[in-house]
Amino acid sequence: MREYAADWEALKTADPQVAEAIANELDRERSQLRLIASENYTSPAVLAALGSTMSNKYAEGYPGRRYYGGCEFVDVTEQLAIDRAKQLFGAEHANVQPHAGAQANMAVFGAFLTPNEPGEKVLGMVLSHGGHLTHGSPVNVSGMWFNFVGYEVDGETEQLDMDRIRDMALAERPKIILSGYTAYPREIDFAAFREIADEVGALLWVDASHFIGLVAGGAYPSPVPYADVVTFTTHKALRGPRGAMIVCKQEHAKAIDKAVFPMMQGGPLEHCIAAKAVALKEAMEPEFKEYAQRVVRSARALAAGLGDEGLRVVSGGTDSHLVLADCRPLGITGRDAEKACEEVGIALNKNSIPFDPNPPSTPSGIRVGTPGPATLGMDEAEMREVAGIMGDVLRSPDDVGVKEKARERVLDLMRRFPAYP
Ligand code: DSN
Repeated sequence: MREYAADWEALKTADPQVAEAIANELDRERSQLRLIASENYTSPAVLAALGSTMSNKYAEGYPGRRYYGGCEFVDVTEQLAIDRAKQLFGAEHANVQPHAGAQANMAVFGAFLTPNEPGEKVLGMVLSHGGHLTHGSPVNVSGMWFNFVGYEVDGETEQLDMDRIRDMALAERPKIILSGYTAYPREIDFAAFREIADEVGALLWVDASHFIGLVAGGAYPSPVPYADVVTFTTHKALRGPRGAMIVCKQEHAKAIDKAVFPMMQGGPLEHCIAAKAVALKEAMEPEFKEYAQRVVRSARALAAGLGDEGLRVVSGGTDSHLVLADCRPLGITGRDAEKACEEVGIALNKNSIPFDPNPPSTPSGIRVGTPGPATLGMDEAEMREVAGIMGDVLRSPDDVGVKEKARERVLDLMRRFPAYP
């Protein structure tokens, strides 16, 4: 049979324990509301590509230039992924092999930086204001081997202050300026970043992992025309398989390709790359544009709703898929808020807020996002309902009756908008 992909019955027979855990995970996904801003639901077509025999193939190298025989079909899918990424994002060059966002970011270091060279600075946002582990955290190789200088958001607006970033760039003379964050809800002015980069002779790198799906759907500004290099994961708002990609200007193509393979990775995960190709095709459909608009519109409704429930919405709102909310007005920490919401079937994550007086283990805030709910078809009305449920729970996290009622309301919502029906 040529039409072979994943075989559930074979898994159940061969390994009932693993099959049971996977079935339980599906049950969880069907019954728990996914408000984790970096998660989503991949389509059955993407899952089928992931479960295909392309997992078996070694293909070190790039399409048409491999170090193994038998690559004619993985060449087809990898070239499709490359061509679609270039078309969808208007990019000059695409590398679809990074196994994950961290590896894509490592490839940027490999392409442009020398380890332990203090003169080569990277100007990026500090982790506690919305940056990422791989943007210079001292516990990550980015901070161990490379010289990151951190900018913060403005203390009043909790938004980027481009004048301050320009001043820092003029003072520090970085080799790379990095934009793109994991907990920043507002629009980013990529043209302004480009101007600063040009003024100081820096490369502009954007880590677009969180919002690239919105860019694909036309619901958020694209960094691609402005940046030298854009890295992004494929499994967040873009709704593809776990993994990452890099798009860049043609002048950096060789350096990026060499940095991904052979510098940072060996054999590419060709089943994931096939799944990336499928996800990119899906992102070109008109339905994806509607989804991307729904993500942003419903995130705005969620932000307004949480504000009405008494939380303080960081920066006053959102222009993207995520909302950062300060729980202190309700007298609860982000950690306890995460736990209380989990108990009623809402998955979200605790998160530091800018200038957080509390430590990362018990931060003041939570981060919520709407890519998951929007994929299920939820919209503004449902997000207002969710904000109401969350308000009830966060005001009375120890009230069993309140939590029972909230759990019932979440289950009702999930029944109305089923995952993998
Ligand atoms: N861990 C991802 C997130 O949740 O934002 C970023 O890598």
